[in-house]
Amino acid sequence: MLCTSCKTCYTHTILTYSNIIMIQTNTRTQQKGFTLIELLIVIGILAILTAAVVIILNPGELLKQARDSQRFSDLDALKNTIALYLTDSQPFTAVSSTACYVSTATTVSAYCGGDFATSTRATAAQTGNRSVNGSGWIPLNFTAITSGSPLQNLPVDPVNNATYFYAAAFDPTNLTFELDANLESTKYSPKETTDGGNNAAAYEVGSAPGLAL
Ligand SMILES: [Ca+2]
Ligand SMILES: [Ca+2]
Repeated sequence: MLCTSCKTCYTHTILTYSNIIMIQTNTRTQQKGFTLIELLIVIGILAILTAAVVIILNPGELLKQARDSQRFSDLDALKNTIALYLTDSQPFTAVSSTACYVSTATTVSAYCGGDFATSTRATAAQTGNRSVNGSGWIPLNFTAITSGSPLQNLPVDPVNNATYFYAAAFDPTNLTFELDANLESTKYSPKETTDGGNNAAAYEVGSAPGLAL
């Protein structure tokens, strides 16, 4: 049994302790929120980080690099297929030394994107056609290769418009050829000047001497 004064004292102690807990709880509740300045600082930091990521990663340049990588891969595949076609002693009479064969049906500049001595475009029926049976934009029948055509379809430029397209020229007398593409990324475009060809504005591969068809 507690005396009356003790009861009062005990009750007062409990109330005082409860008040302390309430004050601490209120203080913690208040500390959970952000002040306007803190929010502005966080938003500012996020904006700086976002800008830094965009500048460092440069998504536009990365997409250009991906398309240029595809161009390297496509032209290598075409080069190897034409080389195999010639090694297999298949006829080279379907190609003309005075035609410039292009992967796009869109009208392109007269010189075909390369630096060919001849500038007459192949027929409209061939341009943009991906068939490998001789009716495509490269008029060689790859299905006649003894081991079969390495390509299911002729590759075309990832953009394939009047600026970005593949071009091919042939020398049916000497059985040589040249393939061209227009690169667009900052990283890979310098290759257009170090590919051994005669056009600093095109990426050139092939077997023609000096890639000067
Ligand atoms: Ca070049
Ligand atoms: Ca050339």
